This record gives sequence, structure tokens and C-alpha cells, in this order.
Amino acid sequence: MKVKAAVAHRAGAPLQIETVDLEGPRAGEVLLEIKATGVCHTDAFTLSGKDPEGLFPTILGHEGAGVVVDVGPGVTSVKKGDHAIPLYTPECRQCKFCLSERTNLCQAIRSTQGQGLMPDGTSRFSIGGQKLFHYMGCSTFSNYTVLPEIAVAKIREDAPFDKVCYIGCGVTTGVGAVINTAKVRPGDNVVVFGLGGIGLNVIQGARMVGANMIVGVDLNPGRKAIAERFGMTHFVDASQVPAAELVPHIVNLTGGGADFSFECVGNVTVMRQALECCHKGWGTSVIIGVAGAGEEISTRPFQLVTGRVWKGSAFGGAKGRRDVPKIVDWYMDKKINIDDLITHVLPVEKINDAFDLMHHGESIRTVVTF
Ligand code: NAD
Ligand code: DAO
Ligand code: ZN
Repeated sequence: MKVKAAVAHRAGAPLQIETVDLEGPRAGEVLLEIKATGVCHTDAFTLSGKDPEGLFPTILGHEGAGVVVDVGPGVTSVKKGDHAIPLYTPECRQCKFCLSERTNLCQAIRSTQGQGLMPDGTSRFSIGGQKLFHYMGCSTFSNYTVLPEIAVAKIREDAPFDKVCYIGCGVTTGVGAVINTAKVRPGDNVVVFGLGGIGLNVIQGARMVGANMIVGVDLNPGRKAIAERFGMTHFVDASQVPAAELVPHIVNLTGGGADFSFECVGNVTVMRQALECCHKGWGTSVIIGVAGAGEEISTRPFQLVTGRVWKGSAFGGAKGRRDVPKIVDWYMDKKINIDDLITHVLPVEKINDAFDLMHHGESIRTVVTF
């Protein structure tokens, strides 16, 4: 079939709206009509050329929602007409990783997904016979996409696509890092570095679980007001504190350091600050931000010897087919706020404006509709 997609032909070039050929679903695959998709920092990161897994030409996008329009042989968990969210972290429910409660990193299709291909090693997208790569197993910057069944979370039908698409990445990543990865408890002091589309969801997750102090750190003071609306209790404007004083300032502010800190920037210097502002003896720092290819983190080992813990979180530690429908329920029951984080809605023809808004710090999330 012919579909409308925003194609990334090469790193650094604007996306081009084009008519693309899409093959139908093969065995174990699902054809999804994408109704709305968020534009995440990670799409911009791959488009910039800094992503070690970035492949071109491709159709980016991994934060979508839509309707199942066809299924291949053997598909049993979804049917035509179901509403669904694509999962860049699939859930096969059979691999060693899925059978463990300690991780959400299903490995069933990891190698082909990393090569921009479907599990059988081929692509469903092409233009004039030239293959296009899939992206993060999702490619939601297209009005139709094909997904492995294990990468599809069925959701309730009354949930608005242009809001719940954000659960496909940002919301689940932020809220899930608090609940699943860190397991923040009531009364804990939390510090969040980077108050963008991910960090603000960490803040609302921390408020949900009853954290005490929720300190936000950002270079952009324009983020203070919205972060307060989501539960931030204290703001540190990192542009106004000399770099060498930032960690002591936060340790002092929190009465000895954070019980949990979250790095939501993707900057290795900030990752070190986030670890070192943790409380001696038990403070845990969770890395969410994705750093550039080849970058490394460092600290003095004594930081760990004296009880601080460094860990990371992908997709908020969520097992997508199980947890995404629950988070959609939380939104529908008004336990979490998505509406105020979606600052811009644009037609797909203006998708490049979504990247400009992000780079200028003007948007939290832009949702693109088809
Ligand atoms: P964003 O651009 O919306 O927000 C980043 C924020 O960090 C901005 O408010 C910016 O002003 C702030 N910032 C920049 N430099 C800073 C510094 N030195 N100190 C403090 N604040 C600073 O980005 P986002 O969409 O929220 O994504 C954040 C990171 O999370 C990215 O690296 C993204 O790739 C990553 N990410 C990870 C996962 C995962 O599963 N681990 C999922 C999605 C996104
Ligand atoms: O299982 O080895 C693996 C890789 C899983 C990839 C998880 C990606 C999480 C971070 C990327 C940013 C997502 C938008
Ligand atoms: Zn699995």
C-alpha cells in the first residue's frame, strides 16, 4: 500500500513528507494506522547523527498511537479495530528477560530491531524499490506502520490518540523510572536533572508516590513554572550556580543529599553531578538520558564505596504489553496529567517545526497528527 511518511534520508537533513510503499503484515505482524505521534528528544538525537545505532534512510518516530487495520497469520493478541500503542521495548513473554521480574529488556527481536529491520530480517518500507529502515521497531512518523505482535500494547478505545501517544515513550519512561526502577517511597527526597518531556514525568511520578522534597534542576528558568505545577517543590537554576558549587548546594538543600536522583538530560557531566548529589550511605542515581556515541561517565570510586548507587532505566522499566494499558487507565482516571505537557499539536506536514520548537526549548512535547 501507499502511505504518507516523514522520511529521514540522512543525518542532519530535514524530514521530507513522501509517499512510501509499505508491505502488509507477515506472520506474527500487525498493520497499525498511526493517528498521532509525539516527537521525542531521542528522534532528534538519531536525526543529529550522534546515535550509534542510527541508520539512514529511515522513518523515525517511536511515540505513537493508532488502530489495528490488519494482522498477519498467527496473531492472536490483537485484532482489526483494536486501539494500540507501539512498543520500542517489546514484551515476548517467553525470553529469559521477560520471564524475570528484574528487567523489561525483552531480547526476542533485539538484533533485528537494532539493524532497522523486522524480525525476519527484511524491511516493509521502500521508495521506488529502495529499502527504508524501520526505527526502534516503531517508525511512527508514517500514517501506517507494521509492527511485530510482541511490540503492540492493546489499549482502551475511549483514550484520545493525541494524548496517549505520549505514553509510548515519555510518560512511561519518567513515571516508570520512579515507580519501577527507583521504587521511590513516601517521604523520600528526589532530585531531577532536566525538566523536559522526561524529567517532568519523573516529577509527576515522584509526586504520585508521595515524595517529600522534589528538587528540579535545569539551565532554563522557563521550566520552573510548569515543573511546580507537576509537583516540584524547589528549583535550582543551574545557569546561576557555578559548576563546582552545584553538588554542595543540592546536598545542603536536601539535608545531606538525595535519596534518589534522576538524570534526564543525556549529558555525562550532569550524570556525575546527579550521582554525587546523592545521600551518603544509600542515595541512588538513575540515568535516563542517552549520551552521545562513545561518551563515558566518571566519578571517584569512593562515591560508590560510601554507599551511593548508580543505575539506569530504559522505558521506565515497564513491561509494555502489561503496563502501558494500566498507564492509559491512570490518565483516563486523571491520576496523571498528560494534557499540560503537550504544548503543541501540528499536522505531519509541519513535523520539522516540532524539532525546531524542541531545540529552542519552546515545547515540552509536540504531537503530530495525520
Ligand atoms: P528535553 O530536551 O525535552 O529536555 C531536556 C532538559 O534538560 C531541558 O529542559 C534542558 O534545558 C535541560 N538541560 C540541558 N542541559 C542541562 C544541564 N547541563 N543541566 C540541567 N538541565 C539541562 O529532552 P527529553 O525528551 O526530556 O529527553 C531527555 C533525555 O532522555 C534524552 O537524552 C533522551 O534521549 C532520553 N530518553 C531516554 C529514555 C530511556 O528510556 N532511557 C526514553 C526517552 C528519552
Ligand atoms: O535491550 O539491549 C537492549 C536495548 C534496549 C533499548 C532500550 C532503549 C532505551 C533508551 C533509548 C531511548 C528511548 C526513546
Ligand atoms: Zn522477551
